[in-house]
Amino acid sequence: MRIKKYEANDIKEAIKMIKRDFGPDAIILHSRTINKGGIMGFFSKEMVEVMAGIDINIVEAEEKKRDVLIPKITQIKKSDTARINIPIVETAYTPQIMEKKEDISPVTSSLERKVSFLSKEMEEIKDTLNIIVNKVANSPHPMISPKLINYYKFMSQIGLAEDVMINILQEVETNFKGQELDNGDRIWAYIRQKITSLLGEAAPIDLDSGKGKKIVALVGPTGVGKTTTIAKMAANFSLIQKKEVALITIDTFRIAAIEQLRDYANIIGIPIEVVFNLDDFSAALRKFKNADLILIDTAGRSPRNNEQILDLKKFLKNSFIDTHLVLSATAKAKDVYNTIKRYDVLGGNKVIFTKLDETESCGVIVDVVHKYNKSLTYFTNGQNVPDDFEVAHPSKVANIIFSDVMSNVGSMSVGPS
Ligand SMILES: Nc1nc2c(ncn2[C@@H]2O[C@H](COP(=O)(O)OP(=O)(O)OP(=O)(O)O)[C@@H](O)[C@H]2O)c(=O)[nH]1
Ligand SMILES: [Mg+2]
Repeated sequence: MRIKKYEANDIKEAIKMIKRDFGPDAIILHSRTINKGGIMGFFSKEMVEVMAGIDINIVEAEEKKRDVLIPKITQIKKSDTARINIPIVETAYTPQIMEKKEDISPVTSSLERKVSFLSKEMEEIKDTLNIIVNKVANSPHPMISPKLINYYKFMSQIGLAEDVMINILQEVETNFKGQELDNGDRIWAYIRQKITSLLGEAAPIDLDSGKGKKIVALVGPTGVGKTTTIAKMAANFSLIQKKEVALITIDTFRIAAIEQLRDYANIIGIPIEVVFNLDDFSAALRKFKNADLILIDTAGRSPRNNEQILDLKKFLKNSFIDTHLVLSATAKAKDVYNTIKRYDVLGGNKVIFTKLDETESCGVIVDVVHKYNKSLTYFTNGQNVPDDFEVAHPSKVANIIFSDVMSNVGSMSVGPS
């Protein structure tokens, strides 16, 4: 097999070039659109790259056919052409005769021709391998079309999981054809829509569905923002929605923690109970039996300490307590997944994400909902109480996840880089 790579303005032109070199028996092995020239991806020209080849057996068969024909014509030429008038044959075969004159020089044996074929073939194989190696080296994923590489890169920056990105980009490839693949705005809108749907529906606390009062506990690793978020929730339900809200804290490990929540309770003007054991806890729940909403603050527990987490279960085992796991968007994805697994013993599928303001890669949220089957309730995006707190509507979360991308869409080159 002889293989050669062609670059042309369009496929028609490439086929012409291939036919010229290999004749009508050439086989097209691979074709793709490439961008040539330009500066940093701009002003580049779209071209086609085609890899074509021909079976050497066919070439040799053709050669043999010509070998048979050419001597005859040569013979005719050698004869007195003035007497035998064959102008058509002369015109038709002249170029081949010229070409063949070199080919059939007595020193060029058939063995030499084969060696020359083989070495050409080796060169072509080397070229092909170089192309493949370059493609693999420059492509972040062999399953992604070069046209979509920049989307892949931006999505990786957002922190989306590999399989989620691949699935979405493959869908893009199926749904956007030809020129449509250059429409960055439409493709981003499509990707955003996909992500939004993966985020499911928000599941905030519902005090109006007639199911009576709610008892909600926030649990999670140390420092993720449980106490601050409780204060934000309490202020929103009490001051804005005018509900009866009461606080209980079972985080008695540090005085400062008790003081922190007590300060918030005083500012908002709602009652608070500090409990040290299960009896205190039951008493506090009884005391606040008329409240619309009881919010329970807990001590931060390391996901690596199962015992500490099980300790919380003693308080939160009752099914009427709704447990929300608080996770920081700034945490590493691996740690977030580990936390989810460790906290599974407490039951519940609700998740609050905090500190969305502190990271540009909130993609982990998508995975938590999509792969771990969790429901988002709220997100927080700043330290201000009671502001910086929102119901986790998927479109709002998607806005935050894509805020960076969206501000760059206008200036980004969507072609291969
Ligand atoms: N930037 C930012 N900071 C936040 C957010 N939520 C909380 N914080 C800050 O995170 C720090 C820890 O918040 P806490 O509410 O004390 O966290 P915690 O989970 O109760 O901590 P422990 O009780 O020690 O486990 C504080 O400085 C908060 O102001 C947020 O959404 N964004
Ligand atoms: Mg706390």
